[in-house]
Amino acid sequence: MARFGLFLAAAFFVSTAALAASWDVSGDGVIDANKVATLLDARKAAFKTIDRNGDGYIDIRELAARLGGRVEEATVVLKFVIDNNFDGRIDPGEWAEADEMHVKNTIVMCDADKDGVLRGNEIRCAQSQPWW
Ligand SMILES: [Ca+2]
Ligand SMILES: [Ca+2]
Ligand SMILES: [Ca+2]
Repeated sequence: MARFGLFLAAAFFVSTAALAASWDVSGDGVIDANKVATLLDARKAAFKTIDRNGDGYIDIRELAARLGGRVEEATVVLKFVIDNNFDGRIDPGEWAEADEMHVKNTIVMCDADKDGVLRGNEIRCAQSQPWW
């Protein structure tokens, strides 16, 4: 819960259109549990792309590059949202865990009718949540 609070405090950073669009991976306007699983798999695969030097970690520079060069935003996200063991870099486990938490929190926040599936405005709500 403390991490969630920090996440909200850090909500000034901006999601890119590409990241936002990734919520609805098949574009059919419905986000259910299967879609979420596919999305999380895609995010896991993206780790290797973001890890530009291939050392198995995403460091602050690599995360900043992902966020369009916004080093301050990347620092907040890395320190307060993702880097659980405080070693200053992101391993694949931390990356996956932070994504799962982001998706879980976003669905809680945006699933207005609480049916466990996002549609229409609920998807727009999810896409408006900043993601790294
Ligand atoms: Ca790296
Ligand atoms: Ca770490
Ligand atoms: Ca719903």
